[in-house]
Amino acid sequence: MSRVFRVPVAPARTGGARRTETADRLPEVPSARAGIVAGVLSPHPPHLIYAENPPQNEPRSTGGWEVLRWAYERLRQRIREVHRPDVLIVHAPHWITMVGHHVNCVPNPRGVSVEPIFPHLFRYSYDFRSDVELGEAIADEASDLGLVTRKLRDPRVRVDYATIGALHLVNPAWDIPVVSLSANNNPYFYSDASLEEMEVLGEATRRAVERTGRRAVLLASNSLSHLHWHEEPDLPEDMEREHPYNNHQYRWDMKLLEAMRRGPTAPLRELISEHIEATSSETKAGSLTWMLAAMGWPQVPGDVLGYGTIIGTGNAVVEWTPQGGHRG
Ligand code: 2X7
Ligand code: FE2
Repeated sequence: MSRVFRVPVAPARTGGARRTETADRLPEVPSARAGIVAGVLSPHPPHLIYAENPPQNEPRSTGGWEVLRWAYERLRQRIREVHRPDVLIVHAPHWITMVGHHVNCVPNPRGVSVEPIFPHLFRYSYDFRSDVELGEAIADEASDLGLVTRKLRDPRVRVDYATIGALHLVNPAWDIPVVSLSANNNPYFYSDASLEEMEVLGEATRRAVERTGRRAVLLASNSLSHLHWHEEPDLPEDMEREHPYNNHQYRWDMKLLEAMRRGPTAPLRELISEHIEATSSETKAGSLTWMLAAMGWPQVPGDVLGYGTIIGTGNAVVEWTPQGGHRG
């Protein structure tokens, strides 16, 4: 594999103070309440926002996919009342970068995000604040650990629908600053590519969060099983037509979710790869592995708030609280 795409990565180390350019600039840590307080598998299919009819999205719907939307509703309550993060950090598979991992360091991205395959469902006006200091710290840490990294500074950036989708569903008020990370697309091109780099990006994220003293919630913007229909009903939200692509896809999603519910997360490392192989899972883009690695593959079980299919793909909202957080 070309070095342009991948430089040898330093082994991910846990803990331990390191002095880097970033460390010289930023205060050494934080209050006991800082750190990664939750990680959420937060899928982004445009149908969910379409079904919610928020003012930012142009198309109108009659609803649909309620169980998943109710799962997000419960999550939003936890974000507001329990987690109270300073920042949401999102890794999304549809901000595709061919070379390296990019971090959006534009202070105030504004524009319209359009889903290229479902523009009739998603034309969303966004206007949000980035946590530039943390974004830069993540990029610096990642680079320091050997990843090819870039800080995106172009204010004309058109933010992809997987980033916007997860962020809206988790925090439709958009009153929490954001760091958004791209998906380096190697896994789709190189059969021997692994999720190893995402472990390193996770480690870099954790170090940056701790160094900057932020209280962060991480969002892995991934669907699960990813085979989908090629035809849409006349009414896109016609729930009579919504069901798993096939039983094989569904069973594999359940196998993964059961393991998440059981905990701990360490066995998921292997199982995520098997699930990708079996179902063409969107987790191949690495968001889920990044998030679990950033939390140090926590011992705690995941809380599956809801599961449902969207044009046949599997989608689940799952929350992990590595600091022991809350349940219920
Ligand atoms: O991006 C998506 C997706 N992940 C799943 C289903 C439908 C549309 O878009
Ligand atoms: Fe997607």
